[in-house]
Amino acid sequence: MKKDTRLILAIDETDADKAVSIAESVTGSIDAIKINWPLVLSAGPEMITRLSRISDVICDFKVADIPNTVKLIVENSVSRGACAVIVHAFPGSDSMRMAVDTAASMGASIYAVTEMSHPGGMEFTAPNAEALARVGVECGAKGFIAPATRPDRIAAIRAIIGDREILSPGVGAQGGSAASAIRAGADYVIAGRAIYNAEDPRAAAEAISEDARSGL
Ligand code: OMP
Repeated sequence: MKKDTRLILAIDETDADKAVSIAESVTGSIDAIKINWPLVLSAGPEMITRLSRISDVICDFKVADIPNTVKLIVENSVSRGACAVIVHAFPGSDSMRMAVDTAASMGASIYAVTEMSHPGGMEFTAPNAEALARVGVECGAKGFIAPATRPDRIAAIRAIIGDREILSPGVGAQGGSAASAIRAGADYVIAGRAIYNAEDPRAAAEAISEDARSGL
């Protein structure tokens, strides 16, 4: 995954043609595209392959299951063109290790969720975020998801994970600032609605990327 713009587009737009046209319009202004259930369920898993012809694609399936099911989901995602898959760490180290080993055997990577960016993320993920990050480190995750809505928590996760990557969602629609997230230790910010709902998605992506890079 390149590291030029520091921005990952969360393409949760559910119309396939619109999603592709937005993805094409922001090429050069983003480093990767993150695809989640809304677009896969409305337009089919072949969207992973279609988008992977435009950009690196991260499958955000927040996988939380037994090791065998994790393996099947990661294999399917990567064989369709994903370069990385996002999984939950709470199912434990056997599931996490299976995710990492499966991805690695196919040349792909795993990102583990720590503390979630929405208010409810304070209830269960925040009190366990450090332990979740440690599971990811022990099992060899390439990086972690930590909230732009709480930059101090990005710094807390950074202190545990060393030089592994942090991708930080919550910029724009959820109120987080790209510059603050990067300043706190994120490598990339993730933004969705602030880009795909904008009148000019490319201009919106460029503005967020510029803000992110100002935090370096
Ligand atoms: P917007 O709020 O529209 O910018 O979208 C944020 C994207 O990041 C969505 O695809 C969310 O599912 C995802 N996300 C979060 O918002 N919060 C998290 O804690 C974790 C994720 C994620 O794993 O990407």
